[in-house]
Amino acid sequence: MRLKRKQNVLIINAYFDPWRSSTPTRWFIPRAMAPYYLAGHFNADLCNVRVWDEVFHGALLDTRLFDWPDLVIFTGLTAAFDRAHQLSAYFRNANPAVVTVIGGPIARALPSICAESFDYACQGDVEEIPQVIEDLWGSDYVSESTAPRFDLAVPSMGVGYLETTKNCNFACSFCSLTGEGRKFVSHSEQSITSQLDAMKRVLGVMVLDNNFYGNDRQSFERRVELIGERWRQGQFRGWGALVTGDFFKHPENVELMARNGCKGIFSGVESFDPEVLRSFNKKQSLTSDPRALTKLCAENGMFFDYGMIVDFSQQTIADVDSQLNAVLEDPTIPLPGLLSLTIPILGTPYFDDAARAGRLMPNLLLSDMDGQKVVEWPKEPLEKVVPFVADLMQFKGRKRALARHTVKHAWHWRRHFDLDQTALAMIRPLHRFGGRINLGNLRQMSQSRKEPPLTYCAMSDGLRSAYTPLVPLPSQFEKCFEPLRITDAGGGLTEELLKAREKTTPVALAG
Ligand code: B12
Ligand code: SF4
Repeated sequence: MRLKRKQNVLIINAYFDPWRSSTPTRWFIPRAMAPYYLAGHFNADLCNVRVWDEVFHGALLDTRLFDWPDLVIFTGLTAAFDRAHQLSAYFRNANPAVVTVIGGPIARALPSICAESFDYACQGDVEEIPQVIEDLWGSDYVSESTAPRFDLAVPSMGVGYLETTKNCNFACSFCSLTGEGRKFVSHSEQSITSQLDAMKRVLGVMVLDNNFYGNDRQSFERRVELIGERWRQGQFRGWGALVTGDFFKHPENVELMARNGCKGIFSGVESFDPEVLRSFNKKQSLTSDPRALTKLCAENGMFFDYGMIVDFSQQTIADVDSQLNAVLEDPTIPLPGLLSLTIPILGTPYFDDAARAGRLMPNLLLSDMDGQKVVEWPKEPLEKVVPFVADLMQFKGRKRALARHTVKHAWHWRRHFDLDQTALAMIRPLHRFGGRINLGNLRQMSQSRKEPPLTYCAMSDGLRSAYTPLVPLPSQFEKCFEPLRITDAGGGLTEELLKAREKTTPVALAG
């Protein structure tokens, strides 16, 4: 029998940091997990698998890695298409035989350009990767087990990740899942069990689901119990999950999760303004009063966390300012764990409305869509909104109030929280809004220093340094460093975007 050659597989989560830092973002929870789920499908006896997550490990600038892989797989958020395209050029230049694969939100939002730029552009879930492996090297290279390779995610900072459902049963206008329109489904009991087995002992578990609650009560209860069983066996000290606003309409849901070891709940409140919520088609959050929800959760020994989206095409500076001040002045409510501007994500109803209404700014790039800069014409003059956004994103002028609020909030709920939760209540807002320390390797730190300053507005931001190749490349790769433009000088959608989004016919794979 001929000995099979071992293949080198590199799985990359491509990422553009909104702060334009090339250094690792280690302490952020949650963490991109698709690379580790993908890795689980390769037979470890025949494949050397490595993961580079540009969020967790920082920008991939190590040129020695470029000729290592036989296969490079890309995943990432929609706005990271350009980054994946750039990286593919480095690998192809270093090893013309390398095979490139892309999947996830990028490939679904930009099917045509992905099919053109990568050897395989997968439209489905990680379960599609075995077909690609089989097509390339045969079924021996596919792993029999599908358990994720959490061992490659070390250091995990004591957090284990679990996915019990996919997609969502709601349809908020700004959400990429609405644009994709894929069905909400639960993982099988066997899949959840094998993920929990692969996780081993951890401090805490974060359930990654977009909506852990979902629309099937029996499935919800079963999933809670499955996790609860492991918690009772002592595999972890507690867990947390993301739920939608409708979950809280039945307080018994909160009690059930608490009885099963849940210590923290995240819900996308998004806005305190009912009109904005209606415009987002986010009716499930209309009754999500953070004060009431924090209290309900705390009384059940759980920490409440939420996200807030500000939309200057509908809101004034005074509206946003007063909502934020109200939170800072009230120690009973936590600060939002996520504060972002609305992003017109490709393919969403929100994007289509913004484009139709002429709200998109001229010369917008896909990589501008990171939620931390103005990309749509605001309701108020740009000269007033942009400086406000700059201060808001850096929490300028609010740092003292932030520190005061953090301490007071933790103190207020101290009797309801254990030590882990109190520590989390203190660290999370300081980590999110208190500023960051940019530490990484020398290349990454020097790359961060090359970045033009952030202006918090797409119309004035310069191009990131990543658009200049790290190494000299033949002219055939020039197009990989051209930013994908969303709008032209008049604010209309570009031809290249419309072409990039055209649907493709799926390539028939073996198996
Ligand atoms: C971890 C996470 C992050 C991390 C890392 C994200 C990353 N990839 O770099 C951080 C914290 C950085 C992050 C940031 C943001 N995130 Co986020 N995040 C998540 C979260 C909670 C989990 C992702 C995950 O690991 N899931 C588990 C893995 C297994 O599944 P998956 O990645 O969804 O991939 C599935 C498929 O797409 C497919 N797949 C993916 N890749 C590949 C590759 C191949 C080859 C194949 C075959 C299949 C495949 O298979 C998987 C299922 O089996 C999701 C919500 C969720 N539950 O998915 C949101 C989510 C991905 N984030 C989202 C958003 C909106 C954001 C922000 C824009 C929020 C904001 N307003 O600030 C920011 C980004 C800011 C910026 N810089 O641009 C959106 C999607 C946005 C998009 N399409 O671009 C999601 C879906 C949440 C939501 N419902 O709105 N996020
Ligand atoms: S509830 Fe969350 S995941 Fe579901 S559609 Fe709305 S924003 Fe997306």
